[in-house]
Amino acid sequence: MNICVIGLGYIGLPTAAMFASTGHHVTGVDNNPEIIDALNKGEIIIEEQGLDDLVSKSVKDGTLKGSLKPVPADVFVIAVPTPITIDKKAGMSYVVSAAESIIPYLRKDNTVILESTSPVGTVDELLAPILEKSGLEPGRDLFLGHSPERVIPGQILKELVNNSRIAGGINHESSLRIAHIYKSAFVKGDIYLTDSRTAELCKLAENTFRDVNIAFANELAMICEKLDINVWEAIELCNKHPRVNIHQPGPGVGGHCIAVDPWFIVEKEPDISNMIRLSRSTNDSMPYHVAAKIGSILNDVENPRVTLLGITYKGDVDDVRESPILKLSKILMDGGYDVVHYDPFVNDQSLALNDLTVAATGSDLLVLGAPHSKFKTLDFLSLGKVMRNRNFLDTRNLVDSSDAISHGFSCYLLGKR
Ligand code: SAJ
Repeated sequence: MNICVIGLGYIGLPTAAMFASTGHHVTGVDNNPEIIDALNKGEIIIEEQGLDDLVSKSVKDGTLKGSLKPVPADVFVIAVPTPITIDKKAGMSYVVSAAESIIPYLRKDNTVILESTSPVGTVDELLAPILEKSGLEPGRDLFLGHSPERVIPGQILKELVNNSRIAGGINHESSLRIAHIYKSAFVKGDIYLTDSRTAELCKLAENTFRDVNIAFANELAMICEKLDINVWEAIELCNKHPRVNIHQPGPGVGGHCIAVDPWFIVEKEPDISNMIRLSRSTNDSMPYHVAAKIGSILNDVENPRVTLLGITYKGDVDDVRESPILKLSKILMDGGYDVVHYDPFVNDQSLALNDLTVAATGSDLLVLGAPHSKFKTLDFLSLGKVMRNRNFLDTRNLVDSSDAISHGFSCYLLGKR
């Protein structure tokens, strides 16, 4: 098949490369010339395990190339961003332009798949009318639907292959075609057929489930601090129950999916999305809760300096989008704290230092933010020597504090008094 993938971000590029690696002829389209230039040299400008090798091999084999404009194809995959607007609505302009851009290239029997996470109704109410302008009728001349990815950043290639998937067409023939396209290429997981609206809702509901569950864990953490209980121990014990799976508390929820997608449900049914909205606001409040905890730890310190360890939205990734630690940093700076960032995954010196000793020098408190695995073995002896006051706050229950305590640190944990 000739496949044209529109949007070469965290999902589009790995998906394009996976199709190409199975022998399909793939054109990756993006309006960012930097991405296209890099791709045509077999290079990538994002970090994802194994992606650089897969892309360079596919480009060398001639199955993957980049282009600023779409080309005629059998299958069009739209994987452009759907960012959240200031009033918490889905920004659909990239989806609209992507759909409009393929109109001149559409031919009878083409399949168009929307991968971008979108509000319910996007395929049948927004996309189908745009594609109809080609003179072809979606459902009869064109096959159309939504097949959202479920991959976790850091494991994208593995999960693209192994995760199950939903194929939601505007009619049954569309669902069948979409399922066949993925199954005959690289997907080893099961593919479930449904309609496009159910597929859209499922994608949003999966991430909302996680957001609501994390909000519950965060609420428990705040309750446990008052009741003098260690929330981490309590959750671990609750999860011994065969039907209980409470998620982990933390300094808030970041990333471009879980902190965003629930709003796409709220947008459609604001009057009855009460729990979803409340969970979003609980998770959004966590950086303020951590800031208050920091305030009580450094109550007596003049001109306090705080070092934030790990500023990405989660552990072992380089992605800072919607990071709750950056939100915490801003709250602290607005409150007059001197704040220093350290992150071994972030290469941009204007965002974070990559020398831990420099970052800790003169500090009054180390705050573990993103739970990068390498933070499990912090050298508290050396850190203690360069700090002004030895305080350590773990917002993720990542570090065994006994070592820090033995080197004179006062240790604090989110979710424990
Ligand atoms: N987090 C917690 N407590 C937890 C789990 C996560 O505070 O128990 C926080 C993380 O620290 C992070 C945020 O939530 O700030 C989101 O991280 P994540 O690892 O839960 O999810 P993402 O955003 O990296 O990827 C999610 C995944 N969705 C689900 O697990 C339901 C992924 O499978 C989706 O494909 C992805 O969103 C997406 O693209 O929608």
